[in-house]
Amino acid sequence: MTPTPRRRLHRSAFIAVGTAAALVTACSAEQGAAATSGTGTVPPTTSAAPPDPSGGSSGSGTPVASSPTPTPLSASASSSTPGASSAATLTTPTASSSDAPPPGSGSIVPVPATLTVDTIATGLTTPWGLDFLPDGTALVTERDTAALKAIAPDGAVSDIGTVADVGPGGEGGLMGLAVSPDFAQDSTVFIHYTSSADNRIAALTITDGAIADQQVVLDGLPRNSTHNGGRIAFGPDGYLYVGTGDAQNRPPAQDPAYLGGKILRIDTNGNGADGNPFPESPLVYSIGHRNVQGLAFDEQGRLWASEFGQNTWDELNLIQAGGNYGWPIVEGPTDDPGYVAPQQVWPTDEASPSGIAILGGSVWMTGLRGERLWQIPLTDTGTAAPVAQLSGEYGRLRTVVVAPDGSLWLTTSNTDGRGDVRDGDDRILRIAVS
Ligand SMILES: [Ca+2]
Repeated sequence: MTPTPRRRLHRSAFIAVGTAAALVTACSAEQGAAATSGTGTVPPTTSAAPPDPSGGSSGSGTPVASSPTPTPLSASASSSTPGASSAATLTTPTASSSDAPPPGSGSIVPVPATLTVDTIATGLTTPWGLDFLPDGTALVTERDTAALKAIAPDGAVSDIGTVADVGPGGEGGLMGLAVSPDFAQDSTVFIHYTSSADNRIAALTITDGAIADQQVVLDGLPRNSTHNGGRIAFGPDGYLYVGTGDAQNRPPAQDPAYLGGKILRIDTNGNGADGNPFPESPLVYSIGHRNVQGLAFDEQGRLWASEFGQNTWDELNLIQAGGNYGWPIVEGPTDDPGYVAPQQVWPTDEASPSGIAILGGSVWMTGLRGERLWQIPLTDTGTAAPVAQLSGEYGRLRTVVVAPDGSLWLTTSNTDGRGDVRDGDDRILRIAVS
């Protein structure tokens, strides 16, 4: 049985797609075969953006609930190999040190850090969203199958259910996942998915290890075969942040009224958060993005976001409320005061970034086309020179999150139609960072 989505009726603007969007030429996006250029050069970027004044300052940003009353899932059907072996210690020799560690960080890891990698789970298909329940169980979405699965701490994979209303295609499908900060009370997780008409945010109620209810909280986000965004994350302020893509419709990425090419900040009912910067478009938090698939908060409560470039520059941005990040007027570095310059940029064949996480005083950013994990040291004013980790070791990398035990969990994305599928793909890796 599949629950029936119940659409809310207060939506602002439903954006029709699939017409003019086809005029835009195809572009780099998530595409690309294995990169071969190694770490390459990373051009420095210009001014650091000021911290987001409304981002709060209390939490670590990782939406891992810490309730004392865990709600274990009953693992019903084990469907995948739990293999937990093949440890490898990998370091990147291109050392580059951070000059100034960020204030307030307890344990700063070296640059490059030493990564000890274990395989947690194998045999997944296009894993995309990943987050943890209070009891330590991980939930993962599969983009192309619309499946929601649970992964026990020992790696055992079980099925939670199939999300209704998903229309996979191209880069779209079942994507981002964020566990409610109040999961112990509300048993709710939020998802970002592509339907046949648009991109949507929905709330799933998980009961007895299965999807018991599905309710759309926000629809009308533009969709296309590429540039669907897809990442969602709870901020320390309790609001849900949503990365959207321009859906191949570039000019309105500059228009707050168009919900593509934006970072949104909403409550769990799909309403704009209090204090959002565009009164006429109350869901929108920042504009001028191309395709945002990485969102993470640092220990100061600052929001960081990764963004796919067109043909030249991928970006890591420090997000400020109301900021204009330039697309499609500017791609990559800029000194135009009308736009917020990226903190770091990469050639698209060295990154094509999806997820980001923050651990040990560094931002960790996955590369799809780049097939590596970038470690980007945080400083008190911005970032220091990134170093590449795991280059070519596991193929395309989609998502990275901080696990409850302080490790990183990383998903591969070799089954997404653009990678070389290896035995055991796709997999979830556990990475101890030291
Ligand atoms: Ca930009």
